[in-house]
Amino acid sequence: MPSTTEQTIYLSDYKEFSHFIDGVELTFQLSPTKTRVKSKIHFRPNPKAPEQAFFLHGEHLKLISAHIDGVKISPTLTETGLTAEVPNGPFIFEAEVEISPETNTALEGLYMSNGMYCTQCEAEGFRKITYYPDRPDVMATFKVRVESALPVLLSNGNSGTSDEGFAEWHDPWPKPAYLFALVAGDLIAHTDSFTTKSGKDVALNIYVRPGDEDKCAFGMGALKRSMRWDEDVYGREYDLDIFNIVAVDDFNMGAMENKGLNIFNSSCVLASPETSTDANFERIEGIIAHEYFHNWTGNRITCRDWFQLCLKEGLTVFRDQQFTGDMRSHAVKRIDDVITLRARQFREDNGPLAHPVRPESFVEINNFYTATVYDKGAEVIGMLKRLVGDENYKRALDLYFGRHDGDAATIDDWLKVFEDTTGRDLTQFSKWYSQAGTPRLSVTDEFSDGTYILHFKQATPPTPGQPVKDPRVIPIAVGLLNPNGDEVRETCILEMTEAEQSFRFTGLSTKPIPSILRAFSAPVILERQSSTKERAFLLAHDTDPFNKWEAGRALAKETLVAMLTADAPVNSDFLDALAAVLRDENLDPAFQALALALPSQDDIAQTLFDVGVTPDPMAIYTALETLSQSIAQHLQDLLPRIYAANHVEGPFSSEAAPAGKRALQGAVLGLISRLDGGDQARAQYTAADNMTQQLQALACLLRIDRGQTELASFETQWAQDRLVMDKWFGLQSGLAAPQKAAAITETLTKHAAFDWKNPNRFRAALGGLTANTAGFHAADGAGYKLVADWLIKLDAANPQTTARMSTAFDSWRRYDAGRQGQMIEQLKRIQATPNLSRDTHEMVTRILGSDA
Ligand code: 0A1
Ligand code: ZN
Repeated sequence: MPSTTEQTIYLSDYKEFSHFIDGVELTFQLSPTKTRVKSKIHFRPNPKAPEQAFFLHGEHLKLISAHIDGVKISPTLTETGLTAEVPNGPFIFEAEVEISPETNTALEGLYMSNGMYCTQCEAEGFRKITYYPDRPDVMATFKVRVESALPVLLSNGNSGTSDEGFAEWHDPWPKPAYLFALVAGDLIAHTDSFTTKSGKDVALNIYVRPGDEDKCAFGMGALKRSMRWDEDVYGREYDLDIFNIVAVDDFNMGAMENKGLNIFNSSCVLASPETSTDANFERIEGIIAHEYFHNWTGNRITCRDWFQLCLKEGLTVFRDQQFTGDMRSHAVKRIDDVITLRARQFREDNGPLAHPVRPESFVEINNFYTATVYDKGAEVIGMLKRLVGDENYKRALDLYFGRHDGDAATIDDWLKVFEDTTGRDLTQFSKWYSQAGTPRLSVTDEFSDGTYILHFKQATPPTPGQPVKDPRVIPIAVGLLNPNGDEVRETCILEMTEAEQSFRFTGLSTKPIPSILRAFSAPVILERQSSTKERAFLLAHDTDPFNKWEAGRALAKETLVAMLTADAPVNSDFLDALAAVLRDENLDPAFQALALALPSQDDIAQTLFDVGVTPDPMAIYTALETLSQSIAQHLQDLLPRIYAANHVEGPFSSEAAPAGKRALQGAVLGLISRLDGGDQARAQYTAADNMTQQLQALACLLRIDRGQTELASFETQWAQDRLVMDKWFGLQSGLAAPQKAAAITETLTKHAAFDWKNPNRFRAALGGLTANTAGFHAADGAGYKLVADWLIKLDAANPQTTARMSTAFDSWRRYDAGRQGQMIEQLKRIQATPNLSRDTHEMVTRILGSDA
């Protein structure tokens, strides 16, 4: 059993807190193991709250003293907090506590990273800093005084008085405790400024450790683009005099939107051409935007309770996706997002961890920062926008910001805004928030007398706790092409609301070829029998870029499934279709690169499982290798020309166009390497002046089991760069040949630079292995065992990262009895670990389910 008693929290149990807070004053006297935190909180009774004892959260705190209205009190202390007798009217609560940031390896609350103090309070970390009603619906203004000899002392809001040894900050915007932040360290600022639409000057800083200052310029540009975009597209201005970003090396997640003081995992903000890939640049821009956009969607309007997490996360992901589309390419961004959605969210939705976008219960809220809440949450907003139209979406958002500014709101509030704007009843639509599982949408068609009919059926498989599902509202974007490739019906949205429903198109002269679920208009699995010819036709002619790509993806999957289940040879129509894509000079190279990429091993495993076939990870690996080899041979005459034509000259730019060319060049290099034994890749490795090309070349070599010399020289070159060395670790465990993957990873964990307490490094090495599907699932069970050993070790230090990484085992039901047995054995071993954290215990218990 876990150390803390497990208690399940239910949405239906929500009740308001007993008091409002009229202001909070905090003083921090920083010291590595004896930080003193003094708090002064102005409470006032909440007349609407139900009867309850006065309770403040608090964990791992040493209470030095507590006072109410200046009178010393002796509150009752438990493992989770404090209760006290309080006056009937308003009162001032004061406490002094002692905490130890240096020994806080969980990276939650106030902790230290490389001599710097920093905080992470979402979701429930503030209670590890002081006694407080640590819940998002209790909002207050904060005044913070930080005392320390360190040169940079930061907190939320605008800066107040400061001098040697202290700094004061005042945040005028009421906020929940999870948005509190404090940073203290020997940091260097990369400084800039931004003038808002209404003419207000905002000071901008990115704070980094000395040595990283040359990696801030891109992030700063991204921040300014985000600020301008939110003004232009959503009419949202920034609301403080200063916006600070701080980079820290030890961080459990990507970044955190603390009011006016965003804290970033250094991997999500530091960038330079020599050390960051094109993918890194795009991700950094997206995350900076995401955290900045939270200022309105999350901070000004926050969540009433953690069941409403998708209110801020779904919307903010949706906004960052729109932003990246605007900055780069909407088509490419949509394809990338769907690849991620399928890999992470569909996997979650089809396994033991499936839960609704708005869950109804949890044991540990940190376990619900999931692909479902974030990415499906964003998809649900995309569907809503499609259903009401762009104009109504804009009006609804204006109403949302106007009506709920300063509120801790709910999903019901969010939907009501759309109902009030459009007069629509969203009762059925709201099932997207309450029902888990990915709907299967099957479709058949018929044509006669100029009328074309599409018949749809929807069904959602059972998920844990939800055996039966109601039909959902599904916006299905459809366009029709005629056999010569012309579009005869432009995209329209079919609004499916029934379990079975048909839609007709009249006045057609020939039977059209349908393009269904354009732009991936709903997060469903589309099931449609179709011919290779028709798929190849759509890959060549569809005007919708997503479905054009999707046609190629379907071809690839069909080929692989036939190879795996019927011993079929590689489908030559697929190879010809790929050649046509590569030859088409009108296509965006980034799109061509995506078309060349094959589905992942995990995707094929899930696909086989869905059609009732037990996946064999090694056979999937081999089929993908065979297919890649066939593609390389089939395209061999084209490859050198495409490689050369996409060479980017001149100084490095991270913009979409050159990045797209490099992506295509890299995809082509992967194929060339299968033909020339790695010569071209070695040449690219030597000539590369940027990380994208250097890493591409190294990856190509590792994939063909070469590249040992380059691995060694890479290590020598980059030994001093933490983020680049994470790539070095991840590449080796991630791309190792299946039989060797566990052993190679184990060797990596013995490397002097394997700092297992650093989440980035741990994720690079062990996460690389879990992402290496055939390696992780090697039949001897060595991958399972190694990962479980390390999860058990990490859990004692960092429950959050352990719990997240335990999801590697969530696919156990897909596999054969032997693998199932081995995975269950490891899960049970983790579960039985003495003092296992509540986080990890909840995860492995859910993964095992009731029948394991
Ligand atoms: N709100 C942040 C993500 C985040 C969540 C939890 C964390 O610690 C448990 C840290 C960051 C975001 O959406 O970016
Ligand atoms: Zn977020």
